[in-house]
Amino acid sequence: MSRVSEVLGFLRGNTGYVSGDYISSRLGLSRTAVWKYVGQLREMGYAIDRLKGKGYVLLSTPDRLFSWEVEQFLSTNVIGRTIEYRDSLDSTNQFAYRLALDGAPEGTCVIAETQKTGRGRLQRKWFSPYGKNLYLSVVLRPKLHPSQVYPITFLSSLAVHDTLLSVGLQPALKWPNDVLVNGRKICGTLLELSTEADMVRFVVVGIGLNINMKRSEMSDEIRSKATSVLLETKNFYERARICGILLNSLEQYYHLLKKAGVKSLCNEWEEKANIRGKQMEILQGDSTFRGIAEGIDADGTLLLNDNGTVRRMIAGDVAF
Ligand code: BT5
Repeated sequence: MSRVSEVLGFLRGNTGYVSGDYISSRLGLSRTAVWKYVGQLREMGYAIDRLKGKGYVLLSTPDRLFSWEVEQFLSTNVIGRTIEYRDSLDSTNQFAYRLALDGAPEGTCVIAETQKTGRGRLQRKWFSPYGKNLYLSVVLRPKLHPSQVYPITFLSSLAVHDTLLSVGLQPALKWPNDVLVNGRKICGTLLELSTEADMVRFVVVGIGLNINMKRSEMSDEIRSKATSVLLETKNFYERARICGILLNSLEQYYHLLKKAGVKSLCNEWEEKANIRGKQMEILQGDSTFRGIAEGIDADGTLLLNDNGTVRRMIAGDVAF
């Protein structure tokens, strides 16, 4: 824990004024150091009042995803135990990938307030306005063969699904990587992996979840097809809280994966997505495949029955 967050902890734990002397003696810091850290917190957007003879009081907290803000809501052992927070990044996935190559431990999370070149699948862009949503990447090091990694996308969608349920929404899962609310996309996952011989070295799970973005703040490209928690609930949400709930849920599903294997994740996703027997149209580049969904195979492929011929769809987009 950083010294800044320790000072903040004292202010948070008290509704009234806390004396600088008390904080400095408890933390073994000089009063000047406490004053310096309070100044830093103010610069970060914390409203802190100072009254001569009484000390400091915290009046309000900014809606920022500083590691200590997210950590308040975490009950995990692995995921989010290391959080790398940045104001702005090209892409949290790209940053997390570099950290993972340098040996970042499993569970390391990269969070940014905005992404300059947030990315989706197939060179698509992920619209990432400042301070509105969640742009998050998690490093996992599962002991899997590369061919078994795909269902980790489901792990992410399932965790987002449960997080959205917890704020009273009714999310829908759309193959392979989307979460929708009322037919509009609220979340996407981008999986990137590094392999070594026939083992996975690491996976970066990138999650973009729209939280407080208004329609007027969306790019033209996504305005008619995207949504956010704010738009669906008419309430602003503390993003750090949602991030914490999401990471807790991710850990639970990761635990399921480790304990019961990838097939269990596929089953869970298939059940929640409720796709069996549904007529589907899958777009893959210039090709369109139609058929009845028979379910999800053990490796995450979608089985599409086209008049008796079962096709294994490993990638693509479901047409609306
Ligand atoms: C995805 O790709 O849905 C994966 C998105 C992953 C984004 C996260 S953010 C944190 C991490 N760091 C990154 O750089 N990426 C990950 P795909 O299925 O290809 O969908 C991309 C399409 O979604 C775009 O072409 C748009 O149509 C739409 N889109 C873009 N931004 C959106 C947004 N904020 N909300 C809803 N839809 C969006």
